[in-house]
Parts: sequence; structure tokens; C-alpha cells
Amino acid sequence: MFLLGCLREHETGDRVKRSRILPRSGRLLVHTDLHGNGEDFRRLKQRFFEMRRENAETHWVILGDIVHGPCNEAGEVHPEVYRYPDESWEIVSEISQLLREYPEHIHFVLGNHDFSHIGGPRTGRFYRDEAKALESRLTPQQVMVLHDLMHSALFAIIAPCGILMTHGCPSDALTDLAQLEDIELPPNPDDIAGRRILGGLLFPYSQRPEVTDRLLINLSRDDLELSMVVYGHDRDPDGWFSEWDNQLCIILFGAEPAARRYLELDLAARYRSVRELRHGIEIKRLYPELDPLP
Ligand SMILES: [Mn+2]
Repeated sequence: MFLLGCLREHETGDRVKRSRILPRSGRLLVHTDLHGNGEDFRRLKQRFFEMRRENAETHWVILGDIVHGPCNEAGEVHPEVYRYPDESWEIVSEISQLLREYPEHIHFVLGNHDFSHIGGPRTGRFYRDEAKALESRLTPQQVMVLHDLMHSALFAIIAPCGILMTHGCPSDALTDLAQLEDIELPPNPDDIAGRRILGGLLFPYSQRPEVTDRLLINLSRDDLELSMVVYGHDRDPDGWFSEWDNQLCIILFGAEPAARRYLELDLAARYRSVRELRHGIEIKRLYPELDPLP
């Protein structure tokens, strides 16, 4: 038992849950891709606690890519989107702490940048190897906290109000949430099917509408009908886009502050299509005090 105390959760043999179904009442705050932006993170955290004061059943879904901010050169070339200090470590540390305090109400989903720290393909947008660049600035204890958070991450979340939430825009390789529970992190090289499913969740930027329809039908149940995927991973200056009525990408990173968007949803509602989500009510600007972009 003494030894067990020294082991981290994912090393004790306790299975980490990879998917979650949210309750049918309460409020839901959803956003994606922080990429080390501490100002965006603090604004969202403040909003979570405001919503929680109004309704104790408020849930906060963080859809991955919390780490890897821009390099200084990118900040000079595109200051409106990329000039901010990289607070990846501070965000990792705070989310880890918040997950301990609110394990039932805060939900962290793995993104491909997060995955790159625990066996996923290395990303190289701002540095040749962004995982290596971040870890080289951390102490061994901090690296351990970072890896623990990524190892404990979810892969997908369902809200019975009709929404599947993932980091990328998922393929239809996933036919049952139970498939996610067998995928190891880092993935077992022999688990071809599991690697295909995980890749299908983390990397695609869009799908043909019929692929998303198949995915949503496969994951729906008699009492739980899914009508759209909410995801991140992509960038767009408008702060959001929807390719079809069943896919909605919400964007912070890569959009100017005035365009950055996140979602506030009613878990007791029933959203039948992306078109039912209203701007200013469900699709919200993170900085509404700024003049909207033309
Ligand atoms: Mn991504």
C-alpha cells in the first residue's frame, strides 16, 4: 500500500474513464484550444464561477490543446492573434488543481497538442518540437504534473441536449463510446483499431455531413438523440464556423479577441441543429465589451 501511494493514478492499474455523459439539467460552458493563453483562460474560469453561482449544476468542458503558445516571432508578425505570453504551464497547473476540486463538473478532453506530450505525434507549428520546447522550460516535477493531466484526459463527452464534444471533427470509426475505454495512453502499437479511433477524434478538421450523421446515429440511444458535433482544433478569423448543420467549430486561438467564441448551453434543452444555436445566447463572444469585427 505504501508503494501504491507513490505511484501516479495511471500507473496503479485503475482504469481512467475516457468518455463521459453529462446530466440532463444544469448549464454547460464549452470552449476549445487555449494554446497557453492565460488571459482567455482566466476569463473563462471567471465565467464558470459566475455561472456556478447562478446554478450549482454548471459544467465546464475544455476541448483540448491547452498547451503550446506562439513564439515571439509569430507575435511580431501577427500581434492581433499571436502576441501573448505562453502560460501553458500555469494553465496545466490550474486545470489540474481545478479538476481535483471539481471532478464532477470540470471535464478535460485531450487535444493533439496535449497528446504530443504522452506519445502522440509531435507538433511543430511554432517550434520544431513544441512538446520538447515546453518541457525544456519545466522542472521534472512540473513535467510529471503535465503528463499526469494528459494521461487522465477524456476523449469524448456527450451532452443529452444533443451534442457530441471532441477535439477534432470525428470520423465514424467510433461506433460505441465503450470503444474509447479500451484505448491505452500512449496507444498500444498493436491496437490498430484503437489508434484509428483516437486519430479519428483528434486530427480531422471536418467530415462530410453524411459521415457525421452516421457517427451521431451510431452513438445515439432511444433516450439520447445526438444532432451535432462541437469541436475545435481548427482556426478561423471569424471565431467559429459551421460546415453543415451537424458540425460546429468554436474558436479562440487564431482569432482576434473580438471574434473569439465559446458556448453556453442549457443541459435541459434539446438542440436539433447547429442553426438552433443563437449568437449572443448559446454562441458567445469571449470579449463582448470589444467592438465586433466588421
Ligand atoms: Mn488541435
